[in-house]
Amino acid sequence: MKIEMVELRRIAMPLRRPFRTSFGTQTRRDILLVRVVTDIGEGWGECVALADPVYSSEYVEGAQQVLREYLAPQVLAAPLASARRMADRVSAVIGHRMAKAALETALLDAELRAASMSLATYLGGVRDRVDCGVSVGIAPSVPELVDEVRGYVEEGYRRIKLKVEPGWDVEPLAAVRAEFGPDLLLQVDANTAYTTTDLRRLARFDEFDLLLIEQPFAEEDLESHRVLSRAIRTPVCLDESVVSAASAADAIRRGACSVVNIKAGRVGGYLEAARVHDVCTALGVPVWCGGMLETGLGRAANVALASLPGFTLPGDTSGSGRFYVEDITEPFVLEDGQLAVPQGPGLGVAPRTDFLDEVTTSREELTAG
Ligand code: OSB
Ligand code: MG
Repeated sequence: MKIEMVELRRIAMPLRRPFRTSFGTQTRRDILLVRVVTDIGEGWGECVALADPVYSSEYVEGAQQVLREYLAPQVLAAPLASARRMADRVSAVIGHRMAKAALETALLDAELRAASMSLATYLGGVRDRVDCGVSVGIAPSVPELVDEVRGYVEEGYRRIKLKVEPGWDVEPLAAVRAEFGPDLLLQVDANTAYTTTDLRRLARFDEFDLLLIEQPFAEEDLESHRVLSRAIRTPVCLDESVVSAASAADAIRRGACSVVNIKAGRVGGYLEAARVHDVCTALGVPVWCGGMLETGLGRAANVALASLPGFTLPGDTSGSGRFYVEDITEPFVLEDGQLAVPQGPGLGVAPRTDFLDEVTTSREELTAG
């Protein structure tokens, strides 16, 4: 495959409602999209980096710079035998996994479109629909949280994830459990907001029969996650800490987690995400597909990933309407709490050009030389 052009396009998408987590409040999404034009056709990828380096060290402007200055020049310089070879080509660049993932996804989309194969089939998917959960932000008050959760339950979501932080945990959990009863699949995500001085508070989460507690401690702190895993009944799940298949295996072997949230952007792409899935499955650890407020482009790829056999828990694969009034692709709409896995070639979706142009804030075209 000869890559003729790499387009970096930024779009601004208003969020339907503010999304508050322990690391801050998002009110709009500033998203970088990558389009590759090759001799076998074009492909799209979405970069999941947030506007600011508050979830991980990556952020959208930095991702765009690394793509412009380091990654795109490498793939434009000489033909690539396949998208699978991109990782080798750019291996001199340390980190910047979200930037790499976006470019690799665009290359995979182009290659699979040319081969008339869906991403789900290529990755080894075994399901044609996936169970959907929804991530619910920190609300202004407990009654407002309960109302928001009720809306999602009525829409059919099969699992609710509450964002928590010190001061917003036991009380909202108790209220949601009391309101929706013992059958609601419920879990929490702390985005690193706790320390080991909070062990006693975290132990109280056990009374709410949670599916899991996600990333209570810092990204690098596997030891505290191991200590918590031994102290509570609720399974400990890692998100931020898992940046590769090797780090997933390491965390599991150390006893730091018994569940893994897989986000392709965080681990450098869908190929590495499938390897994370493989290693977790081999070690008996269930996985689920995380989300980063993606548009339909990233959502399509996430749903494909979630169709792999080890994804046995509902993911943060919500419908387009969870975050956006209007999506840049045909919207993903829940049917009985599930999303259909795209069956078309590549991602199986493409941006609607008119609306894409409407939300575009900048665009640059990179070519060889
Ligand atoms: O920790 O899973 C997270 C969104 C942005 C950054 C980190 C996280 C999240 C979410 C939202 O929880 C998941 C989604 O896209 O539905
Ligand atoms: Mg998380």
